[in-house]
Amino acid sequence: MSIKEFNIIDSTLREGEQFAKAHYTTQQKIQIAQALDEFGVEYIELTSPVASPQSFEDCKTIANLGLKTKILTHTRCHMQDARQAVATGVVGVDILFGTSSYLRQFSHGKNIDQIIESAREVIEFIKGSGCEVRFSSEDTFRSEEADLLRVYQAVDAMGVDRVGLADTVGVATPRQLYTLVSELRRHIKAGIEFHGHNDSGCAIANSFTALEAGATHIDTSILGIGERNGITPLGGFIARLYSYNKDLVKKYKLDMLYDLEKMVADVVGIDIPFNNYITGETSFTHKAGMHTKAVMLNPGAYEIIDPQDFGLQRTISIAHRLTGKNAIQNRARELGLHFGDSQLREITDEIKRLADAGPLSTGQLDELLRSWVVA
Ligand code: HCA
Ligand code: CU
Repeated sequence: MSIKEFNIIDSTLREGEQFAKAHYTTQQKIQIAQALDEFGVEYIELTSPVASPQSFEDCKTIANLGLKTKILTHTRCHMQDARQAVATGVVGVDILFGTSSYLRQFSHGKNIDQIIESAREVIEFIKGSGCEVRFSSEDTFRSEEADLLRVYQAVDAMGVDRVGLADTVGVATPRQLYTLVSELRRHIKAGIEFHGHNDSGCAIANSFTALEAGATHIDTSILGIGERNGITPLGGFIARLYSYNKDLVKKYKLDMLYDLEKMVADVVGIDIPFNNYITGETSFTHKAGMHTKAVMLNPGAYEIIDPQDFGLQRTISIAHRLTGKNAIQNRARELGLHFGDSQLREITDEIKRLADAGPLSTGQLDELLRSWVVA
């Protein structure tokens, strides 16, 4: 199935608050929510109002900011939680129930019929209050498929807006996603949401495959922050979609991505990783001579993403021993210096010899190039 429409539910303010280093002030939550709204994500998910008194107040504050993006909160499948959630003024409530044998045995102790009955009361209450409701099955990928189908079909018949698949422990593979989402698509009218943890590095691939199989909503967080090593990162997911079909992500303000990530990185006290999708320090740096030669002629030779679409620039790294003649010539021209082919070869060889001891600075390179003119 080709991907046409999808929605991002950004959970930096819910899953992201479960990141080991996160503790947001009210002001920081507002700042993050406003930036996500401007970036254009369709939904923002907030920490449960039951978590703490301030969480309740913050949920109310953000739900009432008048943002374009729809504000959701996330609670257990309990009437008490649902009442608090609805009282905050959010557009929708994401509820969660564990269907895996682990959670049924060691957490809530309910069987599938009991899960369906508890869900009915909560879903009817939330819908009756005029809110959207999503029912998600925690630890979906370690649950029995027959149990999942029964629960999802039951809540679909109750009129939920979305059913949620949660890869809570990051165990699922893209193929499993494809199979389960395709199967559900055949049986369920509601939207299908995927929430994927990244413990084994498949969060982006799983989210993408879920969309290919007919999912409608994907959970992300900025820089992927969340429990343990987190979930599908917003930027990485955008990179995946852009590389598949640029048009899919033109609805977002892509040139805000770096600032969005920098803001959250600063708030939680981390750096943007050097190898981060799109915004990493080296994401658009080309080094080896063969690469730089082609990139200078046509960046598409070694780039699937155009940095300019994200307000960023590429870097051609020149002053090292893997450099090539064309990169050196390019730098010389930038300095207004012109060399013949054999001279360029000699200069390049000299740079490579010198750089065997370690990369040169741009200043050293420029000085060396100039010295060849007077020589
Ligand atoms: C949690 C669990 C959750 C929920 C996901 C969902 C998970 O920390 O509360 O509601 O779809 O990964 O299972 O984040
Ligand atoms: Cu999670």
